Amino acid sequence: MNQPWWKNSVVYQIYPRSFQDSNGDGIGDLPGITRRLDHLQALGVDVVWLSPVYASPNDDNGYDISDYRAIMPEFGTMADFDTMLAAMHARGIKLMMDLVVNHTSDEHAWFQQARQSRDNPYHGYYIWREPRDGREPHREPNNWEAAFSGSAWQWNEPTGEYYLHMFSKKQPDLNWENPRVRAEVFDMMQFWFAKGVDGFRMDVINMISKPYAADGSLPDAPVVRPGFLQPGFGLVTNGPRLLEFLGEMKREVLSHHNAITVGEAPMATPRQGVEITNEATGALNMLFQFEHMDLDALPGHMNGKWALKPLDLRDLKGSLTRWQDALFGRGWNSLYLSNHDQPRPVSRFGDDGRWRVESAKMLATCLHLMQGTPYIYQGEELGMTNVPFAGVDELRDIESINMHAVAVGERGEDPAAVFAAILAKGRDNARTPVQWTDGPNAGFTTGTPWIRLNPNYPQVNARQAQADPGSVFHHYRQLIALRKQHAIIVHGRYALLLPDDPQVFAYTRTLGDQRLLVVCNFSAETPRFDWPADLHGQSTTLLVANLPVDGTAAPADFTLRPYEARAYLIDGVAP
Ligand code: TEU
Ligand code: CA
Repeated sequence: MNQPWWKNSVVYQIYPRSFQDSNGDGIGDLPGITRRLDHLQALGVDVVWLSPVYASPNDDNGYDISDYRAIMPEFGTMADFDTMLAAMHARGIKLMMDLVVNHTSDEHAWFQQARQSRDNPYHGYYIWREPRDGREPHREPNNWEAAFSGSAWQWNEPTGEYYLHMFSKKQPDLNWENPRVRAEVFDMMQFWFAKGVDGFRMDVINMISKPYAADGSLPDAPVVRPGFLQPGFGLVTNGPRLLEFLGEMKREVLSHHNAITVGEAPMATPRQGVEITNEATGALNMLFQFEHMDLDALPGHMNGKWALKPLDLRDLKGSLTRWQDALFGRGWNSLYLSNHDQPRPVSRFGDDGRWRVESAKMLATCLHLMQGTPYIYQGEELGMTNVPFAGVDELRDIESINMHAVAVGERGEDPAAVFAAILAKGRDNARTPVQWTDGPNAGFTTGTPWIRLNPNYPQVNARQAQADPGSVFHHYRQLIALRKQHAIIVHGRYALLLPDDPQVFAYTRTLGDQRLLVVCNFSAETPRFDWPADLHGQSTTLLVANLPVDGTAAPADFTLRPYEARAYLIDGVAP
């Protein structure tokens, strides 16, 4: 059943709230997506990963689900969903839904029941604990901090106990130790498969097995910052029964469908990547690992991702290489630099000013020619950039809003420094409306958008990009097409060149006597690239470049222009 069609696929992520509004309420919706499928077909993507569209109070913009089998009214109806899915399938585009089952919304019927009494049949769907030492409330059961600030425990008066929420207090964690919870999740997955969806992206799926001690308690996290709550992610990710639960999901559901699956796995290591994505012994096709997303933050700093540190290209090369090497022939990588939780890559890893187009195309080239399934986040194909938010009132993301309130409001940190960190790393950077045209509201809505637009939409938009053969859009289109034409891009073994070079990311792919040589300049300088002595073959062809290159014959050494990327195909290389 499991033909790995997803190994030569390219996935496009849609964050529905910001993709296309169709009814003028300023909020993206399902009919809006259906209207924009021409764009995806022109790009050539094979799969859409659709961020959650289920009923939700939107405390975390849909990642807090109150009914897994209903569509959020702001996004439309189930009929709109069926129309959208049929339109995607008619174009040969598959649909991957977002499976958010580490937690539900506190407005889900299960939690509304569970919180009423300790003997309610749904009480065991969630994770409850007495106040520490049995004392009055405000003695949380352990020292874990939630991802969106504050304690990971919320007091529930009716039952006189706390419930666990690793994210917002409106996102209570489900108790996966309970076989009824697992059965509910598997049944819901079958519901969506029966509707014709083609797979799932699984939200923080490596957090579903909690690290219970022998006595059932959930131990304190190590103290890395005295006097504060401690990050619990390190304890909660990759828990003791994770592989067992994923194996059960594979047995009960996934093995009956030729599905695409990707598990979001914060803190995952390459070894865990192999355990989970090995085709024979694993359960999922691939993971979203976070190693390369943490390289521009001070390691171990109490403020996590907000403690800014300039990226050292050698760290990025080392991290991506570790994953390429570890999973080759043993598992499968996702390839991503962008999603709804991360700042825009051209601002973060490239240059969103003078060299925006060149560096966006360079980043795409570097990523798409590695081994794995590439993911394009909406607007990345346009070279959309971070957003110059004017102040906290323009933010919409609970993570940034809560962090600002705690850092400035409670810890008295410098507001300017805190806001600078939000401008650099805040998730709202990726959540402003997709810029379709240079017309009103960039063609996203005829109403007032739920979040401000990026002011550069008159210059950065899909209409301009499609008309400009040298645009970022057409470069992505070319990379996607190449993946279909050259087996070496899908199957070739990766090897890093120049590991210590701080400006140039160069690597090869090898398949038989064919080589793919990829050379990317991550700087505005002009470093030399010396053609590797062992890379001379019977023929050398320039496969793709982000700048005009005279002639396609095998060059000798050459000087890279600012943010230049080139890929050469070399045949008949001596073993
Ligand atoms: O993200 C999980 C996660 O680890 C992120 O919270 C990430 O650490 C953080 O955003 C970095 O800034 C998933 C979803 O992608 C995210 O949108 C949700 O907020 C979260 O889970 C809870 O469902
Ligand atoms: Ca709408």
